[in-house]
Amino acid sequence: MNPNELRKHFPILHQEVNGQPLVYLDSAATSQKPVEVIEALDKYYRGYNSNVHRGVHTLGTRATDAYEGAREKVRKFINASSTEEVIFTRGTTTALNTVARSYGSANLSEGDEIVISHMEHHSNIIPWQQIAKETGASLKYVDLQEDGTISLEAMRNTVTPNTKIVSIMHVSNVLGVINPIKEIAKIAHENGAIMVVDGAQSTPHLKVDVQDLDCDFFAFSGHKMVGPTGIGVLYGKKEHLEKMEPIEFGGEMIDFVGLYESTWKELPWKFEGGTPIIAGAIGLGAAIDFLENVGMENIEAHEHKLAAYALERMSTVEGIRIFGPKNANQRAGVITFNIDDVHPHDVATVLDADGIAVRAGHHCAQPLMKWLNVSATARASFYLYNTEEEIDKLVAGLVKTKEYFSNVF
Ligand code: 7TS
Repeated sequence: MNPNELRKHFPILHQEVNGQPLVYLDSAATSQKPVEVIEALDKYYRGYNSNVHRGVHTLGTRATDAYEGAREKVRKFINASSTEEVIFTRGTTTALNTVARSYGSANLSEGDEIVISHMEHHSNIIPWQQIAKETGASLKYVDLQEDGTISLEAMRNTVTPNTKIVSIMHVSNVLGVINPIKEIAKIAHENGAIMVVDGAQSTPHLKVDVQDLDCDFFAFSGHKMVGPTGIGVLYGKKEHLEKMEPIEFGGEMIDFVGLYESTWKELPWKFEGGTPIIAGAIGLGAAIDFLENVGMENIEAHEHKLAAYALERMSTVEGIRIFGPKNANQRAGVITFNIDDVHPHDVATVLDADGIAVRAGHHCAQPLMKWLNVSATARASFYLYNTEEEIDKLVAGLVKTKEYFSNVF
């Protein structure tokens, strides 16, 4: 895999920002899009824009075929056993809310426990807080080890026979750690709980196999995996989805509507109320084709290499504190850091002046910030189009930042 060749597919990368070539190191927030995805959207809107699953006209049939074709691409990409288990949503947030609201409200009551971790994104915290309040269930946090990883021992000590739901992120958007989901799912199942996985940061970067992980639900977003915004996926085991009630009611999702009672379509459509995200799904299908052409194994290996290089180079910057494990094999391409006596927003602002885009803030993980005892951090995140030269530029930018603020104060 040659990132310099791949970059040619991403028009946005070929521009200057503040007079410098753009160095985009914020793919954990959202990834850039290749021409193949942009063209798939363009082709749909120019050539066969039409609603799906309605009427019999030719454009409608083409749109339906493309939309359902994208569902099959997703199924294959994550190795779900059937397209009935693949629900299109607006993103990871909507997917996790759907599980909490639908599965949670039907299966939780007082005395039951939901187990999550201190490293979760707000999207995998707040839906559980809300459903815990409504059902009387309690929310428990598995503690992290000193380097920010989750130990299976801590997991075993936290999950009990009262636990009904375990919901953990596959890859952390802050620490970059890859959690042992398969082993955690085993602990959940041994205790009679289901395993929910926030796959927002893993699906773009490593090969996901939902059957191998043996998770009950798995959520991810298209926009972090070279696809468009506004589309995501909820995978769920059919045995659960079949018993669950939709959370949105209206057009598209019904079978029969009477004056006082209605019935729902079969899976997966009962969870897709209203006109679905047609262009988004088609764009996601094109994104999956693109990623598969590059090869998920190649993307993963490239990111491990970049992470190892970045960890080594960045740790030479005086006064830097890098969060999470030091071993690059334990992490994906996300490096979160702070520089002594410099606010992360200042770090990001100085880097931006040199065309380098990193994120600063709490990264939608305030409980993790509290655990790390910081109010905010800076974060560089890498993807298939990033190069070692860009990491060199980041490191030069960090040295400059440090020097600039040492002179000011
Ligand atoms: N879960 C994780 C682990 C995430 O990183 C994100 C987004 C979400 C859930 C929510 O995804 P959405 O597509 O529904 O918004 N994370 C980030 C981030 O780290 N910076 O900006 C968005």
